[in-house]
Amino acid sequence: MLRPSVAQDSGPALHRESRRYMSVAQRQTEGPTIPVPTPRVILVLNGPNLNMLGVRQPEIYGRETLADLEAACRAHAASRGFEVDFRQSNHEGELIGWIQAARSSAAAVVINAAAYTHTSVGILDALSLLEVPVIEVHLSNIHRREAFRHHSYVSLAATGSIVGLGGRGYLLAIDAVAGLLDGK
Ligand code: DHK
Repeated sequence: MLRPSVAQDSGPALHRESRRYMSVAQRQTEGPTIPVPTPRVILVLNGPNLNMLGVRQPEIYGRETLADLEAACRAHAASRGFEVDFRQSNHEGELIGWIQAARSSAAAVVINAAAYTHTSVGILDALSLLEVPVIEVHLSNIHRREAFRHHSYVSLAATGSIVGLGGRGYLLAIDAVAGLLDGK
């Protein structure tokens, strides 16, 4: 539940979201409050073939495995006061289901939709349902690659995008989430 003063705020949607997920300490400075469930979970979604990281074209995608990325995300998110729900699927519908569920379970979504980035209106539509920050990540710089990778449906629903920085991009996405939600 939101404090009425927050719900009636007419500021930009992004700012309303950052207040919705503000820390307990921040809320307490505003006086007595109704307890607000504050999900501190960042859903990190990975699309098709990212389960093959480490062996898949390492000159493009690097030598880190998906498990390495997950461990790095967990540690980095913990240092920012967040938990990570880290998932990968080769199936569009499964990714869409997870995005829909994030409406009630996640404070933000970080997504590397991999090949579905360039093809999936379904993933775009699901992301468009979200009212929380969405950060798009790609390990490679999709704009320096084949023309068919230059267009991203995910970008149309993303708060921001990070490309070309390898696994570090995921950690920067977590920093972006912390900045958007906690003002850090
Ligand atoms: C990963 C993929 O699997 C590709 O299909 C995308 C993206 C790029 C990445 O760089 O992380 O085109």
